[in-house]
Amino acid sequence: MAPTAKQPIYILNGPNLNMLGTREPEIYGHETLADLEAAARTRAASHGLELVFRQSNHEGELVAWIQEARTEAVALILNAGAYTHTSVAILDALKSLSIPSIELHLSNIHRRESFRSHSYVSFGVTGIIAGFGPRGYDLAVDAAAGMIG
Ligand code: CA2
Repeated sequence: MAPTAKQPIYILNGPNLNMLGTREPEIYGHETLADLEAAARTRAASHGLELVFRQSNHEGELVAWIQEARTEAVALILNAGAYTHTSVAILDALKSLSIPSIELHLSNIHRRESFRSHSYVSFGVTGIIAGFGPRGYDLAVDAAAGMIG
């Protein structure tokens, strides 16, 4: 029998995260999203894992990718950006997952404007990582690897 291809961890990034590294470095750091992707891939490889790494500025596209992760991924890491605070659609998609899922934020959303303290995403995930800057992506990969290993 042919060996089954190993399923990846999905890392999905929401609106404006494609702009990382261009402004507000005091909040989000100096690294670009491509830098975070490269580091996360290296980290995943150290666990023998593959990554699918994507970014979208569109809520529906993120919903479609979360639905895809249901059958295609071993774990989901989601930085939903500002949709974290607004999107019931993303929450509903997360609730359909049976794989481990991690809400990820570069900043500590509880130390910022009060509207950022509320997260719809938190209701639908296994765990949360926030406030560690770019290193949060590595921490999330380690946490995901721990949960599937
Ligand atoms: O801290 C995070 O990772 C956030 O998910 C980032 C979102 C924000 O709306 C959330 O409250 C917390 C915003 C990402 C926008 O990032 C930019 C970075 C540099 C330049 C422009 C946008």
